[in-house]
Amino acid sequence: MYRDRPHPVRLADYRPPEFLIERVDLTFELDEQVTTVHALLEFSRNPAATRGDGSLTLDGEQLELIELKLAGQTLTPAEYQLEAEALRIHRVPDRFQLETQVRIHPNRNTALEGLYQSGPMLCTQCEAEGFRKITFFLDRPDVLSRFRTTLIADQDRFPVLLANGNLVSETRLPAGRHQVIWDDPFPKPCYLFALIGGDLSVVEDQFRTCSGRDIGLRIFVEPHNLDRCGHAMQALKKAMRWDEERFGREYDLDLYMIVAVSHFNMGAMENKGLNVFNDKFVLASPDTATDEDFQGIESVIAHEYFHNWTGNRITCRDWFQLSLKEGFTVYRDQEFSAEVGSRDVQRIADARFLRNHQFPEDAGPMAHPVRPDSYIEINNFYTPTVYNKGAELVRMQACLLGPELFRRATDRYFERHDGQAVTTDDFVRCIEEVSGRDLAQFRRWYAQAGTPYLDIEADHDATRHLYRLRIRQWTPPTPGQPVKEPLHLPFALGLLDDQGRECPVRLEGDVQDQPAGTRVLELRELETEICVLGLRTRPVPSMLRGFSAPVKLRYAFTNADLIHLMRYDRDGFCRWDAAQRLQERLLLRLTQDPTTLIPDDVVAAFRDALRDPATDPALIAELLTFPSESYLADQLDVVDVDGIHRAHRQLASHLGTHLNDDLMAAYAHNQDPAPTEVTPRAIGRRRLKNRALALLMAVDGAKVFNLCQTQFETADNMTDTLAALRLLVDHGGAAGDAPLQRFYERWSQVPLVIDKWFSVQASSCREGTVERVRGLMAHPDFSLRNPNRVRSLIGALCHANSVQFHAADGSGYRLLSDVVLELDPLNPQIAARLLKPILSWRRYDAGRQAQMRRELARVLETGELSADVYEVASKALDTVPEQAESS
Ligand code: B3K
Ligand code: ZN
Repeated sequence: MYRDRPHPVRLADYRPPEFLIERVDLTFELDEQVTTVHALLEFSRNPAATRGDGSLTLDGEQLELIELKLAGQTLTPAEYQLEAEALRIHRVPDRFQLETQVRIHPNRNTALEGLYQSGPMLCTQCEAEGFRKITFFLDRPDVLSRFRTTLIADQDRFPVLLANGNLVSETRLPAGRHQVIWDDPFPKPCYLFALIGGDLSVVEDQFRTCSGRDIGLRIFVEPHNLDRCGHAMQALKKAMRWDEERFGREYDLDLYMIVAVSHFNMGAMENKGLNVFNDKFVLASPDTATDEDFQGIESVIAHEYFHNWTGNRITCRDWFQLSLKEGFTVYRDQEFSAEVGSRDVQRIADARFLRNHQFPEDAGPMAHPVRPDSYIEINNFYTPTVYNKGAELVRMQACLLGPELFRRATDRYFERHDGQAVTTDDFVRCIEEVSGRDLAQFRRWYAQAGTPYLDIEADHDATRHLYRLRIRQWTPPTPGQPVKEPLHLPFALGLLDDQGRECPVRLEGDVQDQPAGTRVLELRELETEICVLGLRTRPVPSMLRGFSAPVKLRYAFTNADLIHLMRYDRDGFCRWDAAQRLQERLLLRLTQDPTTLIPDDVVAAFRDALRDPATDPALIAELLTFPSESYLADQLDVVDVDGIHRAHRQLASHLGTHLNDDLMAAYAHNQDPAPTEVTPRAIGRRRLKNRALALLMAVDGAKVFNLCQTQFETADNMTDTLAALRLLVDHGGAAGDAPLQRFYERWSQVPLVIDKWFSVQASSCREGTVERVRGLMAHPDFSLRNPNRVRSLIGALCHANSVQFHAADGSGYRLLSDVVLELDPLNPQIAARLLKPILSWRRYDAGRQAQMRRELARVLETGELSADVYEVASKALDTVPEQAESS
């Protein structure tokens, strides 16, 4: 907790560590109330660092020091200094052994960082800086050590004791205790350390690697969850095979373990050989998990597995380089999902996520580059920018090189940097060397925050058969970066003729004939002119195919252009983008003026999409899904919360009315013959069916209402049950109350389903939701100590329910700040994350602005805020002077 203003850490101040720790030998005597940690550390001076004053400073927080020995000699109080967050030893030799013993209290650890208790088990979370809450250490990612871990605990309460690496021995001890020793042969930074103690059941399987080694795969869960691990295990095996084939990466240890815990701040953690997971991303059966949950599990399991190479074998030099591992690993998991599912649908999901979450971050007070240059609390920088924009930077480089060269570049990266802690620059250098390209300008993407705009104009010269595109790029200023430089980006272009056929993109100076289809051009200048030859008629441009760069493209498409692209474009992203643009245009007009006419040809285009037998149902569902209310809000100078919501309903009800027969047909046709199957095809059909139902439900009518109720009552998979429940609840009143009650009774023993019960209510647009959420906070099943619960109730209201959260009376803001103030002393990471939706208060009308500011100020005035909450709240109110200097 901070009392004085916390100081920012700056990239420019990076220095190599003065000491390295070659070996770490840890012994834990585990107990929920008091755990003792004994550490034996082998230090040596780092030859690559400049010599300091001969002292050593270790990180350590909330540790009770009970023993401190250097080279076997207990240090006297005069020889060291213990501070709140550090242990300073005044004089140390060049090589020495340090021995410490500390006490910690897992049951009091509500921040879920370090060693903590989750239900009956003990577990750890060390990234980014949690290891310092376990023992005194050089808690930084560029100190790589070999770890040996001895765990001692009561045999009955903690029969399973796990740590990183290979099992060395298991021994029974007197007094009902036992001891288990683990050894990890791979040097690693301490943020990858993990241990687990608990009474867990295990699902076992095997994987034979490409070189013929057999790897034991184990998923540990609480005994009653044993039958819900099958999907996670399949996903793990798929990911292991895929990484061998696509990136040539083989697994290295003999054992790969995953443990599911129910109290976890994020999705999962890639600790070496011992991944710890939020149980939401492990446990699934068709009756309890939605399709989205199944897909989430597959991609998070893959993501953590891929970290074994991108993160663990090669790690980050410092936390400013976080995107080195996160951006690359997200790219890898996106590619995996694209290849095991549908590439188009995956790319649309990537683009939607970026537009809904990363673009607003880039336009708000917390905007930061993919490689930030300063932070107050690193936990605030596990962001869509570092993760998802970071993945886009990797993707753009892959696009510039093409698949073969890119594979050679990643091979070189893995070979050169294995076992090292490196920077994003080291990654780009491998790409440059292999391709012979100069990526100096491209590197700006890592350092420059903000989403670039591409403003495009086109004209066609019918006599000279010339088509000209003029592209101007610019990036709005962000905090600390008033002036932006032009970026280097791939611009994938296709041109469609009036029959919807692809034209060749033939440019002046081409020596070879161009085939019809996509051509990847490169933009570098502020203004670029592209002159395409040989076009008799004016084509319709299909731009940024595959979302080739994370930018905002502005071009005066006509409705007819967009309908043409929606109908004919072969590029799934551009087809979807055309549908989004049509909807966005209509929705924004309806927001301003509810009497706006909805053109028949637009409705007809959606009808055609619904009827198209050649299109994947999942893609049709995407075409019929409107841009979110929060995305539309971002397009307005002053957000009109209620107008946008009304427009959404109006367009849904218009389509529901005018496409009634086709929607009914799609609903009936996609009633799944295999309702518990989770193949991409079955998932796509359920998505389309439930989107059709939602549009139909936007029109009042007994027939469809009964359909929805029947679906709720008879569905045997959670996707259909939940889709129907949401609609019934949104409908309001008793229509939703009885199903909610039934749902609760049916699932009261399954916490992950009860999370859904909370979130359906909190994300409902029905009146009085804020009050209802306040009421639910007093429900016996609600607890601020479980992050999944907090996200499912408070997160759902504040992050996924614009119209109710931004209620004009300010009640949503008040609820949020009340929760943040209560949660901050318990779990600062989650508290800081919750604040996100009010950080962009400047974008709202004067009344809401004042209310949001008041709540932010109320939070900030509190005496003992965490650094996490202090950083976001103060940056939102612009009270951090350092920010301006940090460009
Ligand atoms: N590396 C972890 C995230 C740790 C977050 C710490 N606040 C999970 C992941 O990205 O795979
Ligand atoms: Zn990750």
